[in-house]
Order: sequence, then structure tokens, then C-alpha cells
Amino acid sequence: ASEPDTEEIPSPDLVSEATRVLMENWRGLYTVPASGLYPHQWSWDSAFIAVGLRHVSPRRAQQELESLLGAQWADGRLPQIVFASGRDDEYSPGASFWRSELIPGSAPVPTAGLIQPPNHAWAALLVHEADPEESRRRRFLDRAYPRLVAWHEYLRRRRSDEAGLAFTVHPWETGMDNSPAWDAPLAAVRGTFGGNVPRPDLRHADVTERPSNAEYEKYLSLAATYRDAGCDDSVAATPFRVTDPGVTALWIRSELALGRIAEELGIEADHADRAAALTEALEDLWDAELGCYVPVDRVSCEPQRFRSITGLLPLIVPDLLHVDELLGTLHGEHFRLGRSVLVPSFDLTAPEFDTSRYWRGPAWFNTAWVLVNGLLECGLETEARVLADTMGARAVESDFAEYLDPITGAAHGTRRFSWTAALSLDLHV
Ligand code: 2M8
Repeated sequence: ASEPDTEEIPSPDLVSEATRVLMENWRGLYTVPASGLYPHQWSWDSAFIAVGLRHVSPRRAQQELESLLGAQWADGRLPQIVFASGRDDEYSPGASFWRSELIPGSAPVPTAGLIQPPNHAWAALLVHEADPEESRRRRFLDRAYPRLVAWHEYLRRRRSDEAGLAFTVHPWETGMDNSPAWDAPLAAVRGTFGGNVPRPDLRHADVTERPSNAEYEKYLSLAATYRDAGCDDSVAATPFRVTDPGVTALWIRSELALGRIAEELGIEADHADRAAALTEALEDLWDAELGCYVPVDRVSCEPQRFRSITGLLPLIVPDLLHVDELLGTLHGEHFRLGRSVLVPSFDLTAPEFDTSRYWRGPAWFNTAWVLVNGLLECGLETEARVLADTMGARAVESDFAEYLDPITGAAHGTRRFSWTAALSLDLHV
């Protein structure tokens, strides 16, 4: 008798519906994270979106990254947000807050001055691999490579501490805005924004799901301080300064991707050495007792000793020293891989854990996608497949929710969210 055929057949619903979400959110040269709540182009969203878009249209996926790279600053930074014109009232802080045109060396288009995690070179390589012929014909990598190198150079020269690890100067830069890991560094920030906190986001999302007004006061005050220093890292006295394992892990993965891109272009470069040095430095963030990597507050010099999703993302780093312990943490009671929905963004057993408030517990599709790649890196193909399949099923069932309750699977945040669609699609074609 022949073996039962257990091969996964991609669900037609997922592929066609995810594609539809990506088409709805496409704005001609880039994709918004979601219409309504996020009306501009976001940096790490764009890279994640390009990873999915490459299966629908390799050309659009290239354009997605090219439009972000086109907003690069003279110092190499890729901005957190590239603002669409005429939408200033729809999102805060917008172009009229940043006034980036007044800052020397800013982009030719209005942008925020902050950054987001560096997943772009990784995405560029994946986009190239989807259709190398089209990529070569359009000289995609030839044009992207120098800009991606300049981006990493910005992190290395302007944003690195003595150990060589990049620091973030705002919770928004980590991509995990209100993670409990930022509570203490944020509490130590003294500035406020005077109580006048515009919250257009609350027109599109429930107040219990978004960061609080008190947090927004600090966010705006920190952003204003950085802006008023001309976003100049050599003079900005940033009261928030955090080294983050997730940011570091994505940087390493992207540095390795740059190495592959350089090879494709026949360029000799030392990306592998850089990645190795970063991998070594990452070990400074290891917390043996918690069994995961932890962020460090560079102002107080205190490690932020929580088990949060950012501390698991190093699973994507090849030759990681503590891979077995990290897998133990992912499977154990704090994250319950396979028994919770996707992977919670924060320790299920911690008092700070919240099932529905943004980055304080809910399960996100981008971090699940990173961990699928992490499990693959560890050779755990079956587990990676199970997590990928759950992502696909949950994405469709939740109408591509921004995030989920990690215990019940209830949908939260906005719907028809681009990276939910893109990354679920990526794992099912
Ligand atoms: C969220 O962050 C923005 C600020 O950048 C916000 O709260 O308004 C985060 O989930 C971030 O990771 C994401 O890039 C952004 C857009 O999807 O939304």
C-alpha cells in the first residue's frame, strides 16, 4: 500500500485573500501597513511586506524596498516612517511634527527622524531570489547594495556602543513600542508633552489595545528632544538608550544577507566578519537564569530582566551559543510554543503580561515569521511547518488581524494588516 500523502496543499483562501490585502494596501510605489490606522510607509513593515509581495509581483516587491531606500538620509539612516502627502491629520506624529525638510542631511521626502529594526538587507536578498532574472534586468541589487551598506554603516558608526551593539533612542525604534521591557527606561525619562497628546490612532483601534496616554506623552517628548537636536546622534542627549537583542539579531541576519548580495555582485567585502563580531557581542545580552537574551538600558546600565519576544529572535542567528536553552524557553511555560497561539510577545506567567494590549503579550505574525526562520535555522523543520501552518490558518480566520490574543486566538488591533498577509503568504507558496 502506498504511504498516505501528507504534503501540505496551500490553502487557496489564504493565497488569494492575502494577495487581495496586499493589493488593497498598495499605494503605487509602496504598501501602507493598514489603511486607516497607518496611512504612511513604515520601515520594517516595508521589508516584511516585500518578502510576501515577491510571490505576487517581484517587481512591486523591489519597488517597495526602493521607495524606502529612496528616503535614506545622508548619514545612511533609513527612517521609521516615510510620510504620504496630505495625510498629516490622520497619524501622529506626522510630517508637520518632524519638519524633516529643516534638518540638514534629511531625505528628499518628508520622513520621521527615528529608525526601525534593520531587516531590509535580508528582505532584499529574498526579493532577489524570488526572480533573479527580473532582479538582474532591473539592476535591483546593484542599486540597493550601496544604500543597504550605508544603512548598516550608520548603525555601526552612529548608533553603536563600545561592545559594537546598536542602541535605540526611542521605544518606536525597537518596533515593540510598549513592551514591558521599556517600562523602567521610560519611567526614568523626565520630559512630558504638556498633556496635549493627539491620538488619531484611537479612531481606528480600541483604547484598551493601544499604548496609554501616559506612554504617548513620553513618546512625543522623546521624539521632540531628538528632533530638536537635529536628529544628530553626536549631539542628541537621548534620555532613552536601549540595546535590544531583536534589533541585533535582525542586523546580523541582514549583514549575512549583504554578504550573499556582495557575492552575487562580485564585490569583495567583510560582511561575514562583521556578522561574526556582532554575534559575539550579542552574547553580552544573554541571561542564563531567564534562559533568553535581554535588552540593556544604556542609561542606567541595567539589563531589563524579562522574558520577551525580542529575547527569542536571536534564534535566526547561525552558530548561536545558547540555542538549546533558548529553544527550552520557547517551549516552556513562558511562551508555550505549540500550546499557545503563535508565540506571545511577552512571558505568559509574568504580572505585566496582557492578552490584548499591543506589545505587552499579544501574538504577532512578524515575530512568528522570524521564529519560523529561527526554527529552520535550528533544523527543526516539522516545528517550523506547524507554526507556519498556524500562521496561515489564523491569518485567514482573523481577517489578517494585526495581532492575536495568544491564549484564545481572538483578533485584536486593525484588520487586513499588510505584514500579516505578506508573511503568511510567504510561508504558503
Ligand atoms: C507600531 O508602531 C507605530 C509607531 O511606529 C505606532 O504604534 O503607531 C508597531 O507595531 C511597529 O512595530 C510597526 O512598525 C508600526 C506600523 O505597523 O506600528
